[in-house]
Amino acid sequence: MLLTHATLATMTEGYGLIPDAALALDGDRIAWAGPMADLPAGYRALPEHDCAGRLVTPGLIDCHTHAVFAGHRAVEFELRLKGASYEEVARAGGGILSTVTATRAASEDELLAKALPRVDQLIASGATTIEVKSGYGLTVADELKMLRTARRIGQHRPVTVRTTHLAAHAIPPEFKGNAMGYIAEVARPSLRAAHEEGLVDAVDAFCETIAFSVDELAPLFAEARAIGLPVKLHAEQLTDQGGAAFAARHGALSADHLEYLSDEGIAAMAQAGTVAVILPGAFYTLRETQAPPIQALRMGRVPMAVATDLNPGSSPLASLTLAMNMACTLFRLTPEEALLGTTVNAARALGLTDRGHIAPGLRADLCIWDADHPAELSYRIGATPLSTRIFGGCLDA
Ligand code: DI6
Ligand code: FE
Repeated sequence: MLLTHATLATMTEGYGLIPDAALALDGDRIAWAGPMADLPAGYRALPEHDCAGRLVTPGLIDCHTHAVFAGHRAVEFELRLKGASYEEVARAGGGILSTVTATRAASEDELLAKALPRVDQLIASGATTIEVKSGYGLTVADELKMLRTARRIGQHRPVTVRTTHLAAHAIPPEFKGNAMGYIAEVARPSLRAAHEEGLVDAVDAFCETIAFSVDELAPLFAEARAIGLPVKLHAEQLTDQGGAAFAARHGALSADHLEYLSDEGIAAMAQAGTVAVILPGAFYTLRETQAPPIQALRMGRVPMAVATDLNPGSSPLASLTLAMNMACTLFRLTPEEALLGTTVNAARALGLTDRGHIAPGLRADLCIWDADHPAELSYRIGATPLSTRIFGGCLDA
């Protein structure tokens, strides 16, 4: 296929804009990209798709979601509006644990049926790659069920799914007060079993006063290292637990949330090349008032990604473009940083080197937008100007 007359944002250096561009695709790969005038003769006979000046970007990447779960938390939303805090709801057995109860009761088929419409919304906002975490099962069998469901999404929809083991998300009632026991008897064994079944691409955990401390997580990260899986961490979302520095010491792909990130955490992330994943949907939903230290991350040259954190509690958000808008308005990212955050830096946060920008040899995952400037993607509130996607060289029907 040959895309012609595109306004191309290659995302190679900043936007990397090429005004009247052509893009030749060969199977699921990009063969050539550049100005129309320079198109090599050999590509001119390919079947043509005229973009008529529309913006073409890399397919968007949502590098942090909890898209597989059962039930919803609208009642908890209402409780919070009546004055309860997120932590109070969690301590009272609501919060993550109420989703755990619903998810344990659901079959794999039921979980898949509930996840697909959420994934469809992400796809409608331009996603071609999504990460999906476990973490609402909290038994070996239920964590495996979630990861199998996540893998199956990719067989039902034109999207690449990267799966993350997040058994260390909360301490279930049967291990109350025994975080170490839970790590030893559920988190580590489920990780090993998931790895043996080929179900897991990375290991995540929730480092927080209402979840796990860095000391409790150390054996889990050691297990991840032993089986050769990369780690990442929900760090410094509600309080500073030194999670980002701990993750960076383990060579983490990313540290995520980061509202309470310290200067030491930033320095450690910069040194390790750990991506800062910014999640404005959770900040917005929880009415957090402390923004992540964006300017210090910039100064420290820590790459920033933007993701939805799609989950039933703290971020019922299924639009990457709305996440980009929120990152700009709430955290003062520039629209260019926001788009780098859902392309180049999101790929890096997932350890993927074959996507995230536009260059020969990379996957032909692209979005064609009814827009003529990339800032439009972040500028609109809740409206996604997606015209069509190309996934692995195939135009969406
Ligand atoms: N932080 C979050 O924002 C999500 N998980 C986490 O560790 C929230 C998950 C939930 O409330 O269900
Ligand atoms: Fe999360």
